Order: sequence, then C-alpha cells, then structure tokens
Amino acid sequence: MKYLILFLLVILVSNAQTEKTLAPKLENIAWISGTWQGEAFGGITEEIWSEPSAGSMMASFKFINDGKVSFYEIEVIREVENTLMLQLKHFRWDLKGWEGKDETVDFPLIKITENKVVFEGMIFEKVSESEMNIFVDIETKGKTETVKFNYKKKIDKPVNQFNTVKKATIKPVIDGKADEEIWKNNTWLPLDQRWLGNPYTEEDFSGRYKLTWTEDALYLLAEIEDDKLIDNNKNPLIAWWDDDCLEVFIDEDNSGGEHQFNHNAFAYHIALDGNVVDMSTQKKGKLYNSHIESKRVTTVNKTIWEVRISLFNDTYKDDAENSPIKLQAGKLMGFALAYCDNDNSKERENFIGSVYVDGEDKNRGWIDANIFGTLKLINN
Ligand SMILES: [Ca+2]
Ligand SMILES: [Ca+2]
Ligand SMILES: [Ca+2]
Ligand SMILES: [Ca+2]
Repeated sequence: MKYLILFLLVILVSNAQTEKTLAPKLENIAWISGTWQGEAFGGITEEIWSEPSAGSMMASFKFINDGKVSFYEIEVIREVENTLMLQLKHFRWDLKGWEGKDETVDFPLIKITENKVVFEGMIFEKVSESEMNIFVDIETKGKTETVKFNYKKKIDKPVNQFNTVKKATIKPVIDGKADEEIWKNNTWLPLDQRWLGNPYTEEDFSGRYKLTWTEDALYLLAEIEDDKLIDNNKNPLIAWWDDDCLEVFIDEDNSGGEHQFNHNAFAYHIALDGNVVDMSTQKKGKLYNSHIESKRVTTVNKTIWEVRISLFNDTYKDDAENSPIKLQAGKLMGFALAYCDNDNSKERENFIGSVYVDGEDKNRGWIDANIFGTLKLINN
C-alpha cells in the first residue's frame, strides 16, 4: 500500500511538472499573436492579436453570420500589478458599443502553463503552432455555457517559386502518352533539387514535368529517367517512400503551413503500381486512390507518368464523403513535385524535388506546405 501511494505520488508530481506554471508575463503568452480564423455559433470568426509592446497585447475580433457582420470586439491583455488582465468591449456592426462608456468585460488571469493561458471565464489553448482553441464562458438566462472557438493561424506563405499553368481545352486522356495538343504546347519545368541523398549522375536520375488543368482536375505529365525501378514493399502502406515513386504535393488554397497529420495539404505518393498513399489524420498511411488517376509507361530507362489530380480543400474528412472542388482561372494553389529514387538499397537513395528548399533539412514537404511553390491557373 505504502509503495502504491508513493508510486501515485510520483505520478502526481511528474504530472505537476508537465503542467508547470509560468510567470504572468506577456512574453509567456506571445504565441497568441497572429491572425486567427475559425468558426463558432454557426458563423465565421476572425481574431487578430498584436505582438506584446509597452505592457499590452491588443486584438480585434469580428463575427460574421450569414455573410453579415454580427458584432466586433476590441480586446486588451495588460500587465497589471504582477498579473495579467484581459479586458474587452463589444461593438455592433455599425460600431455602436454594447457596454457603457466606462464599462469593460474583465477576465483576471488564473495561470499560464506551457500550452494554456487560463483567465477566469476565458481559456486560450495552444494545439500547435498554427492552431488554437479559445473556450469562453457565456452567460444566457442565468446559465453559464462554455463555447469553444477553434482557430487556425493565417500564415503568409513565402513565394518560393511561381509558375502559371495553361488550361487544356480538351481533357487529356490518362494513357501515359503525351500526344495531346496541350502537352506539346506547354513548357517543361525542372525536377532537379536534391532534397535527400548523395549527388547523383544523369543516368541515375533526371526528371522534368508539365502541368495543365481543366475545371475538374490538375493534370501532370512527368518524364523520369531512372536506371532501375524498384518496388521492394508490395504492400502499398509499408515504407511507401522507400520504393521508387512520384510524389505530388498539393495545397489547394495555397495557405502554406503545417500539414503532417491533417489535410491542410496533401503529399500523394504515387507508387509504380499506381497506388496513392498519404498520411491520414489517424497518423498512418492511407490509400487515396480516388484522388489520383495515373498511367505509367516505361521504355528502357525512361518513364512517362500521366496523372490526373482531383483537388480537395482543407475541410476534407477521412471518414466521410468528400467532393473535389471545381477549378477556375486565377486560382492559386501550392504545388511541388518530387521523385523518390531507390535503385538497390533498403531505404531510398535520393529524393529529388521541384522547389529549392532553404536550410539543412530539405525533406520538409511532407510536413510543411510553406516550402511548396505557387501555381496560378490561367486560361491561355
Ligand atoms: Ca495522354
Ligand atoms: Ca536511379
Ligand atoms: Ca491549405
Ligand atoms: Ca530507381
């Protein structure tokens, strides 16, 4: 019994350590800064927090319902007498105040932990660098209800590479033959950035690609020279990145940002046998064969891949029916292409991408949509 109590105490203490309380300073909550967008009460919310300066952080909040502004808020978090205080005022759509001129709605600080800022009646919870939840106690008819606002951070994606994509008047036939007019007319783009592995020869790998689009899909024509094609893992969901495969990165709304276990962006691995795999929100490989139709024709060392890619936005649900979006001229999307080259090793020998990636770690496309290039769809 004594040991059990001791054991429980150890657990309690270690839990308490992970829930370490931080000093009531603005620098410990600066992660709240940024432009946040989300949904609550069946409408759209936007909340923009400034960086701390002169002992305060300020925010403006807007709530849109049915395409109309319902109300605004001005919010301030101030350092006061060794603690923090959040204060806000509400305003109607025409900026007439809800509260009296000297009245504010106040939320005193309770505590700050690594991932939470707890005010009395309002909690900020950091889910990741790009996602937070705000829980607000709202009183209606004498009853208090906690409303959850889920927010995604709007990140300004750097423009790494910009390409325009001409529309096809006739849908390409996915047969691995580049005999369509549009493939003859559109220009080749290089696939020549070494993201992983040692320098390689032209015989080992070389690649280039073309793109086009119709209202229904983005089309890709890739020409890959690879001296040896390997498919070690017959099961498409085992180490799919270590077999020779073409990888298509798509960020439908060009938002950039993190996408490892969510569908803010997709990283489709197209295997030699045509299976399409990406990480699901369940954090494991999943087949997305309905998103990509492809045909591969290999002649000696040269492979032509003709690929049709349906586009899905970030509301995509792994366990529900989803409809691909329609494309139109003017649309921007995040895009990168890569090839995993393995000729005779346990793991792939090279990973060659279409976009220059800054810094030491260049294998970032499967997590970070900020490294993708930007495509703009044009008519002709
Ligand atoms: Ca064709
Ligand atoms: Ca090779
Ligand atoms: Ca996105
Ligand atoms: Ca190979």
